[in-house]
Amino acid sequence: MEANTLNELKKFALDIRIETLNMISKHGFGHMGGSLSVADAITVLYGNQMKYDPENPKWDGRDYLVLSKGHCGPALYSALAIKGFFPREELLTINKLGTRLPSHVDKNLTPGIDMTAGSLGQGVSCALGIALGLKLQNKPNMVYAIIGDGEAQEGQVWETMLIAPNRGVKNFIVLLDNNKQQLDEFTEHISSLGDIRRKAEDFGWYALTVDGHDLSAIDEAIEKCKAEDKPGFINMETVKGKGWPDKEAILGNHALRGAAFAGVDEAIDNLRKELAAI
Ligand SMILES: Cc1ncc(C[n+]2csc(CCOP(=O)(O)OP(=O)(O)O)c2C)c(N)n1
Ligand SMILES: [Mg+2]
Repeated sequence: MEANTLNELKKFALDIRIETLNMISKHGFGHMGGSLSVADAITVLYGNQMKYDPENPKWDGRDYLVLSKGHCGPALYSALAIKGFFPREELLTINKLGTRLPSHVDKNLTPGIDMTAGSLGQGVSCALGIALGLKLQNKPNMVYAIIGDGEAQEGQVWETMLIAPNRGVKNFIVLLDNNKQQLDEFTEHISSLGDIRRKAEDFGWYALTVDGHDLSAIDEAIEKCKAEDKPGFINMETVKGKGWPDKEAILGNHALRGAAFAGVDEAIDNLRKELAAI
């Protein structure tokens, strides 16, 4: 990746984290940990990989993203607002009465959201349906789905894992935000995913593991998946709460409320300083 592109992506990632922390802390509640861990994947998708038109969100040449871990809407809304799908000020309406930005993504409300999600496991199988539909029409659009490691305990995820390679779907990439934590526990203590890359490979996927906070590595992994004749599976090793050092990788960082946001202004200031220094 060229140095210029990488710099732009780094700025975009910081901007997403700033907007995410700002909107949920001002609202007083929100899914912090998983929104911050997935910010870099969203950065690469909307900053370098996906085709889309903010002026025409339903453009039929677009690529699709289904945020199957739909509770992390704030990170995706930040990216969409930064890219011009709707005004940035609208981010501060999150979860308020009448908003177009509910905490969990909703395709009927938000420009740029292609699938409603939040009931874990369902989004990724809807994404497979979109990919199959496009394949039937011989269309080249890519379909991406992002799932969580806790979400991967859902049986519906494994139906998708089994069916996608069997149906010869190629335009489909699943990214696992493997931040090692689910709602209130470490995933390993609830139901270990084991060697998840190997499992995906055994199911017939082209499967890779990457550092999910290394923008070039995520981009390269997507390129490799696109070059293969199989669906792609990217196990992204991530840190829940990445970007707010006091909250990284600790239990209790899934969703914050009220006083738990103490220190957020300093965290946002530090991200702003980092952004200004690029
Ligand atoms: C079917 C279903 N069961 C339970 C929940 C409640 N829930 C919301 S987030 C979450 C934890 C998800 O963990 P993970 O997929 O690892 O997400 P992340 O760590 O990225 O936030 C749970 C259990 C839900 N949204 N859907
Ligand atoms: Mg998780």
